[in-house]
Amino acid sequence: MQQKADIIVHHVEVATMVGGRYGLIHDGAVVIQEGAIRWVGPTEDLPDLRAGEIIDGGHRLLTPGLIDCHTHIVYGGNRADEFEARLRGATYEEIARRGGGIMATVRATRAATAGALAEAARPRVQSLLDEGVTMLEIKTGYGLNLETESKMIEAMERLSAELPVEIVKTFLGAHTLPPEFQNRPDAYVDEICKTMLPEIAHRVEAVDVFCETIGFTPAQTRRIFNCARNHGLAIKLHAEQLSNLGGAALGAEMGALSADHLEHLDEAGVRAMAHNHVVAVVLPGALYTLGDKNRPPMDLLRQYHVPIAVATDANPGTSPIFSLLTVMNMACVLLHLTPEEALAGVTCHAAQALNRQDRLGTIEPGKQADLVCWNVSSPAELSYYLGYNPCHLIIHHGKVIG
Ligand code: DI6
Ligand code: FE
Repeated sequence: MQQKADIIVHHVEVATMVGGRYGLIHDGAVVIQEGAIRWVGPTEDLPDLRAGEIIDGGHRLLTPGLIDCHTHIVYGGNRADEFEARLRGATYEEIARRGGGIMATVRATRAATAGALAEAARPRVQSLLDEGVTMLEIKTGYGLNLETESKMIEAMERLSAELPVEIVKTFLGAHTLPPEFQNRPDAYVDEICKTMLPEIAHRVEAVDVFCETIGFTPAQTRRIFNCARNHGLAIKLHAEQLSNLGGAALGAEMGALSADHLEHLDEAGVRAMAHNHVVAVVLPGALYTLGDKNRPPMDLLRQYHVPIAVATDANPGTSPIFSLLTVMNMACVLLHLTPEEALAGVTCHAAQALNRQDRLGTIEPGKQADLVCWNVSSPAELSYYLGYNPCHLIIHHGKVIG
């Protein structure tokens, strides 16, 4: 180690999250140099170093920076009218059939400029960042044509340039069938594979598909994934949300990073995910918002040691939620995750869902210095509150940002 550190944080309770567990270091310290974690251990064993800045954590909890690994946070308009309609008894599917739902957001997104989309998303993203999110994934999917999907990516690029957060961009052209291709789903899949993906591939990292009865069939999903892989992109999918089409097993077979939602996942799907190291991303905000009584098979996921990530699914229809802490609470209350599992779900397992496990998600030497210091004294306290932000200090890439 060089003789001078940039930052030393000491007298903190360190939740390392190595191996998916708290791994608490009592009265710990972290040495940060050139954006990376160089040393972690008990404060009393801290190497004798000069440091640019020494932060006394006052025995607060220190965790990895939080990662929101599944969002649709860039979009035009909002759907408060549908919220009211559902309160009066309409269902999500009925609203979609009337031309609302995802298509309502597609119309508003097509009508907006890239600048307006970024402007509208900024406070929503900021609300995540205020709670210690240092990395997030954002999906396209409200354009459904090359022009608007590209515009959504431009909005994400703007946010990425302006805000202290790493953004993973995912192409979700296969979110729903656009009206231009009504009754011609295979022609739209052609459009995705032959026109949209070749133009967009260099600007995104991953491709997602809504594999569902009201989305795309497993055969169509497979075609899109083959095309994504030919462009060197990672794959992930919305699977088993409303029905069981075997999407998770298909994703597993094709090397998907994650399968997300999973309310209707069966044991064969769980086994396939475990065998191929696919992360299960659970999205309790969508269950909460829609009052869905179905639940992902949490016990089977645990039994087969499938890593479980937790994300907001932030979107204007099924999860208008811009608080990852709230969603951690929902994961505990609605899905019975332990607070330890919820924290792993937004750190190490979320990193794995975005293929960042080598660089992010735990506090150990060599990892990027993305850290959050919390005004709480135990990790469980993080998932316990609702509507209260105990974030004390955020370090992103070795710099104190808030
Ligand atoms: N599943 C979801 O929860 C979101 N998309 C998807 O495929 C919902 C998107 C929306 O209603 O706007
Ligand atoms: Fe989603």
